[in-house]
Amino acid sequence: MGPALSKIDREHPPQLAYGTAGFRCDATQLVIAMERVGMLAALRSRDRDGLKIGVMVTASHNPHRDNGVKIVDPTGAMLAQAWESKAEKVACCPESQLLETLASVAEGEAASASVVIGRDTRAHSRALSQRVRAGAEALGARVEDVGVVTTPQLHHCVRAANGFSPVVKGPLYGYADALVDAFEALLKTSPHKTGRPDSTVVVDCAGGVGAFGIHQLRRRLEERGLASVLSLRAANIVREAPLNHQCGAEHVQKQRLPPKNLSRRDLGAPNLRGCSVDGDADRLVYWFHGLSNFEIVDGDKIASLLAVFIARELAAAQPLIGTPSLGVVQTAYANGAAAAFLRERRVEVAFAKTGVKYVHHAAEAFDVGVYFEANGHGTVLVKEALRARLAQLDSEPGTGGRARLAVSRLHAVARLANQSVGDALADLLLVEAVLCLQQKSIAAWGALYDELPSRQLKQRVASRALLEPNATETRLVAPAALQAKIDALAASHKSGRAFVRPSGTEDVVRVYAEAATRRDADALALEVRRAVFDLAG
Ligand code: 16G
Ligand code: ZN
Repeated sequence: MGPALSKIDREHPPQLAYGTAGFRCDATQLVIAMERVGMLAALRSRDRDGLKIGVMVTASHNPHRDNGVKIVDPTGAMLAQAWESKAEKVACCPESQLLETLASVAEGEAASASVVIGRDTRAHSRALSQRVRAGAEALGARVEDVGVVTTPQLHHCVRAANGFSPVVKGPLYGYADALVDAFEALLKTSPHKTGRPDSTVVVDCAGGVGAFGIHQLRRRLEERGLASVLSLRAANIVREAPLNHQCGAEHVQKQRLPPKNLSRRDLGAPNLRGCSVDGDADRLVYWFHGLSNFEIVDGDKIASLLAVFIARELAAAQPLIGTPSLGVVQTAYANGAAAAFLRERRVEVAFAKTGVKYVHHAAEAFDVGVYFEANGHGTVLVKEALRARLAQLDSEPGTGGRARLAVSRLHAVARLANQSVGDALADLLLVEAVLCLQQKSIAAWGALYDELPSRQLKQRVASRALLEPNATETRLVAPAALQAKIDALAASHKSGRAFVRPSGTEDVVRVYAEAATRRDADALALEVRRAVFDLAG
């Protein structure tokens, strides 16, 4: 891959930005960055009194030629924002300035440092993760390599290894066992004691690491006799499909097309429930064949299904736990119909900037915070105090009753949902358990509300930095004339809504439009793109 190690120009490393998902670019550009990230992780570990720091080598849903790396803090959270600029300094400085740059970053005094490294299935990920190891060891860190894992599995390992969540026995700090334990606990609260007629779910693994995770879950479900409730069938497993190519969550959700390689039998079967994960299995979207169309059940609908379920259980548990707050956090990309649906059911809806760290942070404001981006990245956060209360009540001998049942359900949800990051495998079990408890088909779930037709476009401009969005990226603060034009255009279409924002991952301005009809949504998007070109191009 790329130039030989000896040929790399260490005085001029590629200038990379630590974006919403860490460093990410063509894999050949990453050798130096990987070593330096290993070093930075060692320093971060010392700064955190020797607690373990995670490093994940992946470029998620990007094409196979790309790779990337993200750093995970001791609690399993993403790297603290204050350290992102330090990561950039260390990754991009000339080798002759490396020692002083490292010295300017290092403040920690702990004697030991410890780093946990994971990687996805990309052909170059192994070699790149070895560069991370070399960097960490050069600064004296102890390294644990957990091999090929999903991004959420790596977050789990770091969190559990540092004692921030109870460790269950089993590989990867009990990841799969803990999930299936919680799934089983949730199912036990079901009044329906038999299996389901539609227990099979086809999981499109995007040609990536998700397939391993699905295999681990399936084995445990079978061992526990739960296959009649949930039978997982993996498609597009590693080497069956080039990673993320015409398959996986990004392809399905953005192109609104079925994943490739699924047989006609799969796609045409009545009641078939399918879902797609992305290249590092932190995103999940569902799909099925409706009467005539291929239908997608996206992150907005996952959030709606879960939030309505949780709202009902919180209400039922009220005599035992009072009234904890519940909120759903969305980004500007959430379909307008989703927020309307939730508000009609008295679920609070808040908005945050696009990017997982922003929505995650906003969700922490609630006792139970549900967040999902429309692209399928999300989870359910439960505040520690509430989680502890639920655990305590759930461990007391039960007197039965609806409130007690609700406590058991909420406690299982808190155990099942990944508390660090969106997790396709955990979300899949959560969704399946809720569908099973509610005896809901995927078609009924998809029909929770009718989405407004929407369209996304992009436009190159001279400098996208001229566009200054507000905190939720729903409007522009500047240029004011462009925002005024967008307002006028949106008002000229029934249920029209549109916004533009500078992309954080590509050199483009993104345009989003929705309206009452497909024609109006398409027309509005084109008109807004034209306005961007005229007023900011
Ligand atoms: C990154 C974000 C994702 C966001 C996307 C927006 C993480 C882990 N990933 O992939 O949440 O939806 O960027 O991309 O934060 P954009 O700024 O190019 O529209
Ligand atoms: Zn991903």
